[in-house]
Amino acid sequence: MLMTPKVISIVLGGGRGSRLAPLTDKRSKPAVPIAGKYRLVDIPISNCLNSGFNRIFVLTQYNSASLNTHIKNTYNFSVFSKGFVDILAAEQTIEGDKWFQGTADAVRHSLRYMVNHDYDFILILSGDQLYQIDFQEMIEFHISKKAEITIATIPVNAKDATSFGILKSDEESNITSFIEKPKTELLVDWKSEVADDMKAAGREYLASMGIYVFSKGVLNDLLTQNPGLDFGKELIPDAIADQAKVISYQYEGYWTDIGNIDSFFEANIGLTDELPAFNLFDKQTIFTRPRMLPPSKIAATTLTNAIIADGCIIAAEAIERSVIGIRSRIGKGTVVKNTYMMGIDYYQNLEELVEAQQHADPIVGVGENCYIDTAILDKNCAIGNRVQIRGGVHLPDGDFETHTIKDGIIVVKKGAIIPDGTVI
Ligand code: ADQ
Ligand code: ADP
Repeated sequence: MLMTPKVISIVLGGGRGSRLAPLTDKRSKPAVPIAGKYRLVDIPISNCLNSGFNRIFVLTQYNSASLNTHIKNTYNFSVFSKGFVDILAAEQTIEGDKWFQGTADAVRHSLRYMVNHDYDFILILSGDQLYQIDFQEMIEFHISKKAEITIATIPVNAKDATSFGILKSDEESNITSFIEKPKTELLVDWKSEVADDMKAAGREYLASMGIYVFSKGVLNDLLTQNPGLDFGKELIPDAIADQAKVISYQYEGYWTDIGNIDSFFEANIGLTDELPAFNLFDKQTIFTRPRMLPPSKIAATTLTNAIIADGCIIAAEAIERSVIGIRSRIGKGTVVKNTYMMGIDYYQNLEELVEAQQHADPIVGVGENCYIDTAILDKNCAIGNRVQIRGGVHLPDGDFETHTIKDGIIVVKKGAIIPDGTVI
């Protein structure tokens, strides 16, 4: 029997996360809630655990209470296991007070935490992607090819190609050239041979998924000899130029980068499709914090392609193509469409609800007779009665006290209070 490869995984939990603002205003990117009950970081961590790799570091630019609590309460390993999920936050060290300057710089600073661990390979993952990959297979491919570096790759179309690292490989999967985020006019030279169905879909460019396997010594040498700050901009192209054995591990399943509001929204709403591209209902568990919430209670709501998380109290008239997060409360006569409601952190008890009513304060959740379409409601919003929130591509981008508009999606900020009758 083959020995299980000794692997340490590093999840790049996020730079500033500004493209996901306002969701990242008060929390670090790995802690952003997705799919009604998970957080972004659960996806790469679950992929690692399902691949049998249970020693994981999460690198983040800044730590947040929610990330800490989530990791601490979710990823508990038995005393008989060597498993751990540790957060390494960019911190002021004696060597310097600068934050991690880029992906490679972040990993460089974390190397000193690896010295006490026994490993042969380092698996580096992005923290903001939705996909299910068996990394065991990727590592086996890396070993079989005697690679120094293996990059997971996926065919993309010309429009998407400009946002990724694009590469070319020979018939042995050796990567021969790499360009980070090429401008459209440069793309002509970068088409690859791809499977017929990919070609038919116009996906003729091979993109880096930002998922790398490094053999131990190779990563150490690269990071000490090359002062580059970024894998995509410097270390990977330099390694290829220096004739390192860099291999492409081609993947053709579902994979999406959820770095901005639009892709984050689509990734969540896409879960409500009849046959979603990303399958939550899989043999492979996606791990998250167990919360012991009661089952959701629904009065007389018409539900169409809806995902309703645990602990909700719903009296709405209709919920369509929406993901409703934990503990959400939605009042009578309300219609929610094309919306991701992240959920609520706590229940208000009866006295609190009566008191809110007496003061005409909105209760936490969505009130009665509201109409909400094309929106993301961050956690703990208190949306009054008869509120209308109607997103759409006709709306210009903008940032307001209670909400932000990006790509036609209205993002109501965490804990925002929207009074009765408001129209957005
Ligand atoms: P990008 O995703 O644009 O391209 P980058 O912004 O460097 O690259 O982010 C990669 C991942 O690292 C993200 O999850 C990000 O949040 C995280 N990250 C960034 N800076 C960080 C820091 N200082 N500390 C911790 N985490 C940090 C990369 C590659 C491309 C490839 C795409 C695929 O450079 O070649 O095509 O990923 O998505
Ligand atoms: P986020 O998920 O938005 O990143 P946190 O995880 O930091 O936020 O906050 C969630 C935690 O805060 C939960 O554990 C919840 O119990 C607590 N919490 C937040 N607001 C309240 C409140 N008003 N009453 C009680 N608990 C609250």
